[in-house]
Parts: sequence; structure tokens; C-alpha cells
Amino acid sequence: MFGFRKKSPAAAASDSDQTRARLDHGLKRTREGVFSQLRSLFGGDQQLDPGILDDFEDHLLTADLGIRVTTEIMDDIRARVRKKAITTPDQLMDELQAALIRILEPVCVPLEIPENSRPFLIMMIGVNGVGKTTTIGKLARLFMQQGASVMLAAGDTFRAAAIEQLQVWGERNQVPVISQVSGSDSAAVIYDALQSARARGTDILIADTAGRLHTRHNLMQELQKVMRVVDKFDSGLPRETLLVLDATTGQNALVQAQEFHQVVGITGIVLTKLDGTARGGIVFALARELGIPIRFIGVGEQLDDLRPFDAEAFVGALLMERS
Ligand SMILES: Nc1nc2c(ncn2[C@@H]2O[C@H](COP(=O)(O)OP(=O)(O)OP(=O)(O)O)[C@@H](O)[C@H]2O)c(=O)[nH]1
Ligand SMILES: [Mg+2]
Repeated sequence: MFGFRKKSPAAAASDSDQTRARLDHGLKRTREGVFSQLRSLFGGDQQLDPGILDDFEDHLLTADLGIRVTTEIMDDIRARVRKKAITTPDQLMDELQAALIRILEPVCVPLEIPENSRPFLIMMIGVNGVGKTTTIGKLARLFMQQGASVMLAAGDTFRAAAIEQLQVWGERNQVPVISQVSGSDSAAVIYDALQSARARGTDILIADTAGRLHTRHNLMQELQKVMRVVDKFDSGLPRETLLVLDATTGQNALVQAQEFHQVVGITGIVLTKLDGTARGGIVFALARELGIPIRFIGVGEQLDDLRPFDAEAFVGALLMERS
């Protein structure tokens, strides 16, 4: 595991307060979209009749939890209501909270970067505009705060602006960016960057790639080629293939993840734009359908708007009561 710089207990506590506040703020739309209406379904009524449970189920479905997750949660809740193990709305909400956390826990696996890997390669992949390049900037910041040295590879050679955009993130973080002219071979840029990172003893190399639709066969093949070239550099190279998904796309994120996973094998997911969507329930569908670790979530456009994924904090921010 990468060596973290130790923080004083006070600094660590204020960090976690800040994280909670940002998460609460970021998930505002998802919370207010559907989750906050769950409790109001009961009105002043304390009875959990079947009609109310049906409405409850409909709400979970509209939050993009998906059929499978919703059915699983509701089967369990209905059984408990029948057995009188749940008799009040408060107990129902507690049960929902526990069920949601249970779904996320298996995918709540932090990205651990082994020491002495030099470089550890992080490949950023995903469809156009999901937030790959922005997330690279945020990740570089996070790793540097933890005391790692970072280098970036401008593997999106498709358009000139992409290289410049990455260079800006490089300057902000004061980390080197390896690039070639626009239009060069993406695999060659990443190979070059790997050589350079190894020569300099850099801890982490983060490679950008061009956005590509999961339905475009030739572009997906290009990604396979990049992976082969990485293997050629060092087949045992420790690496993470991070798929970036835009939470605002709802259920389509699930399809993207399945396709990318089939073609290149993803090892982790970053879910971005959770601050701009009411469809954050997609996290649960992703967890259940794919079981791939969700490493980070993006809750804004700024450098520090990236958080390691934390199941309890996430569910807490979705269900917290608004005054
Ligand atoms: N609100 C919000 N916006 C985000 C987040 N992450 C990225 N964005 C915005 O999404 C837009 C696209 O981000 P990019 O990083 O350029 O996306 P990309 O995947 O690299 O795009 P291509 O290279 O064109 O495929 C930018 O306007 C970012 O500021 C996030 O967590 N929240
Ligand atoms: Mg980009």
C-alpha cells in the first residue's frame, strides 16, 4: 500500500467533516429527487399498508436503482412487514439504509497502490465527455497529497485540445505530462510515458485516452491494442483500468460498463457528476450487476471534488433528513 503522509488527528477529523459536507452537498439532487420523498409517503400515517409499500417500490425504481435491486430490497422488506419485524416508517427507513449499505459494501474496495511498483499504471477509459481528463487532474492531486510522485500521459491523441487540457491539469498539479503531436498513436504515447516514468522512478503514471462509444468496434479494438502495448512494455506491470462513468446517464452507465468490461477488463470504476444528477441510484445497480469496485466518486468540477467511495457515507448522504 502506498505510504500515506500521517496527519494529526485534528486535521484528519476536519478532513472527514469536509468530506461529509461536500458529499452531502454533491448528492443534494439525488437526495431531493427521490430519496427525500420516501419518508413523506407516509404523511402522518404510521401504518405500513401494502399500498404504501407499492408506492415506496415505485420511488426506488425511479431513482435508477434498477429492477433487480429494487425487487431484492422490497421482497425482504415485505417479508419483514408480514412478520411484524418492521411496523413503523422509521424501522422501514432503517431497513432500507441497512439494505443499501449491504449492496454497496462488496464494491467499496479502495484502490491500493503497492509500493515499489514504479510505475503503477492507471488507464482512464470511458465514453466521450464522462469526465476522464478532469478525474485525472483530481487523482493526481489526491496521490500527490499522499506523497506519491505522479506523471501523466496524453493518450487522447484524437484532438489537439485534449492534449492541452491535460497539460493544464499537469501545470495545476506541477506534474510532468508526456505527449506527442495530435494524431499520433495513442499506444506509442503511453509506451513512451511508461519508459519515462520507469526511468525517473515515478510512482504513478496516469494515462488519458480518447472518449469512445462502447458500440464502436474499431475504437474498442484500439483500446485492446493499447493494452497489448502495455503488456509488451512489462506484462507484469501493476495497473488499474479505471472506467469513468457519468452518473447523469442513469441506466446507460450500466450498459457502458458491461461493454468496456467485456472488451478490456476493467478493474475499477469512477462515477462522476453525482453532484449534477438526481439519478445517483445507479450506484446500486452497478454494484449488484457488475460487482466491480467503485473506487472514487466525482462530486464537482474542482480539483478536490473527488472522494474515495465510502458505502456508509454515500447512503447516509442520500437518506439524511433535511430540516
Ligand atoms: N458537475 C461535475 N462536472 C464534472 C465532473 N467531472 C467532470 N465534469 C465536467 O464534465 C465535462 C467533461 O469532462 P472531461 O474531463 O473533459 O471529460 P472526458 O471524459 O475527458 O471527455 P472526452 O475527452 O471528450 O471524452 C467538463 O465540463 C468537466 O468539468 C463532476 O464530478 N461533476
Ligand atoms: Mg478527455
